[in-house]
Amino acid sequence: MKVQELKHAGLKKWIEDAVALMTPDSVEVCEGTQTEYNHMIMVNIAAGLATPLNAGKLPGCVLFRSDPSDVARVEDRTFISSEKESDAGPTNHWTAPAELKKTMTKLYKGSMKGRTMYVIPFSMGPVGSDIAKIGVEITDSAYVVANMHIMTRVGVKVLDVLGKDGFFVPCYHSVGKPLAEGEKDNGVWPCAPMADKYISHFPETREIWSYGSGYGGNALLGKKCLALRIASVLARDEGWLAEHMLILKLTNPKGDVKYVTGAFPSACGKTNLAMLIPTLPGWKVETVGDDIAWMKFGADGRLYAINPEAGFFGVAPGTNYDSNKNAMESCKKNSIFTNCGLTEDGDIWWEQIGQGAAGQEVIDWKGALRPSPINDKPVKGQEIAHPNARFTAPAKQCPCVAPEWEDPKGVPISAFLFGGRRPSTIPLVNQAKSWTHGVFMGSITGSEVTAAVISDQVGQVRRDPFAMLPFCGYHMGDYFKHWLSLGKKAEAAGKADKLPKIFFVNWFRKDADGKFMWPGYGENSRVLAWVFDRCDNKDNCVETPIGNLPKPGTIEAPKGVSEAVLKELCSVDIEGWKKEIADVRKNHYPKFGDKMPKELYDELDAIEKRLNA
Ligand code: OXD
Ligand code: MN
Repeated sequence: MKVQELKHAGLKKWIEDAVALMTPDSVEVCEGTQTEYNHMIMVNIAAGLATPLNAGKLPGCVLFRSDPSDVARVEDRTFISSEKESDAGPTNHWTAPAELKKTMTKLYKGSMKGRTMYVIPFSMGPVGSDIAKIGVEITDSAYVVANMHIMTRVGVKVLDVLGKDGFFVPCYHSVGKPLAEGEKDNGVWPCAPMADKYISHFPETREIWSYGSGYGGNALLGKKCLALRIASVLARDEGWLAEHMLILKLTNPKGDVKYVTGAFPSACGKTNLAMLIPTLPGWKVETVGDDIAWMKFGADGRLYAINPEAGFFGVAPGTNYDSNKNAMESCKKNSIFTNCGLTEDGDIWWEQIGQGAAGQEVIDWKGALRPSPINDKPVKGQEIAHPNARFTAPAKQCPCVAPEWEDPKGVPISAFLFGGRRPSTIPLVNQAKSWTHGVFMGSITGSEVTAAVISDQVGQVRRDPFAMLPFCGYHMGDYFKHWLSLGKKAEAAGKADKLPKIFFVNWFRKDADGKFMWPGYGENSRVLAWVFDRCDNKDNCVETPIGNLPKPGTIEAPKGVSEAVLKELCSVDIEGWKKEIADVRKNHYPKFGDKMPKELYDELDAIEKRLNA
């Protein structure tokens, strides 16, 4: 479609201004068809950027290798550019909007020379849903267009909802590698040097400007940039929640259903939990979303959640038929792989995929020929797939996707889970005593650093409140206040009992020998079942100073877990908790200065008092 055919005058003018600045050779407005997707893949193959995979094994799939400097989200180059620095808060990078726009305008000048500018109208959330939002991304990357086709809803149907003057979030994206006359990419992933990469958000004007990276959340601007950083600001202003949470549907053996969301920092198995296969007989888990939840209050006072995305952008290494069969099945066709290994027979391979690679040699993520590994164990620094290698797969291909995953009304949420990797102190599951106590739990979420990761931080907790640290588009202290205000509003309306119940879970406790005490994966269904019953106020808990813990006998020990271990997992470590409270008081809450809500300090005092009683 041509720009001239667009009906939205504001959109047309915004594109024309971008064309004048970035001077692409041509402009295409994406219509969202399968033919268009196929064309994007062909464009990438022709440029030497994509390799078609074995059509017998992985029909409709391709592999990309990025530049070694462009392999992950770049938090150091991510900016929340609010008018006032104090609105971005201490956990975000900030530059004044006028200054940042001046710097980036210079970079954007002529940045699309020799390339096509693609205009992608996209909907985050089912097209036309009250909870959905529209964005328009302009990009010079056909890789981005193909990924956006999978991760969002793209094209004419979105323009129809936008109409002549609808609201959209304008998103600029350029890889920052203009082509000289006759120059081609020739198999070299286009991007700009690190110092020129910018992932910028302007919360007041609801704009996103991204430059210099073609990878993941830096470039697929619907995901972290719109659906979390900008949406968190919209949610604060409009009274809803945009969260880094999975959404799952839980059905008990009687056929009763509840929907649960969960916030976990990176590397805590969010996608695995969203697609879990229960070991508990008669229980069923289905997936509504694996990364982001947008939640709005219905007239009945309940919170309704949608998954704003349409696909999974999952970490490949570690994914296998034991850890996540449903994810493996989701990316068996029509998927894009990035930075995975390539086997002789045109198959993909990654560390911990379940077996060694077929054939004599594989091509690693940097394009080098390597002997095929005989097993799937990672060798640090010698990985065949990059540790952040990804698959982009349509959610509708997931065997356990819930039939209602695209319901525009959303699904009513009964429980929020918060969790992290906590080798000590934090019990298997703990229900908050109140909404405010639950917000306290969310605010202290963190993951303990293990020797395998960063040796000088072993044993320390890296706090990642609500798993939103890299994704909150405003001051975290104000974010905590927003959460507290929703509880107060529900109470004032006499609907506090309609709010989701809040839980903290921990699958990662270790014993004195450093062995995991809980098997995790499908066995986590035992905890989900307990949460389910708690939402119905069943008599399955005991009150403790830190929250409601499982009553003995209400969670059955899985194979390999003794009753004594289960008891330890479900009891209060008084001394450990005293240290936890002291750490929050000394090292965590003071970061947020006078924006830290008093109610959360009150919670801290109250727990401390109960622990000392
Ligand atoms: C993601 C992340 O890629 O949280 O989802 O980093
Ligand atoms: Mn995420």
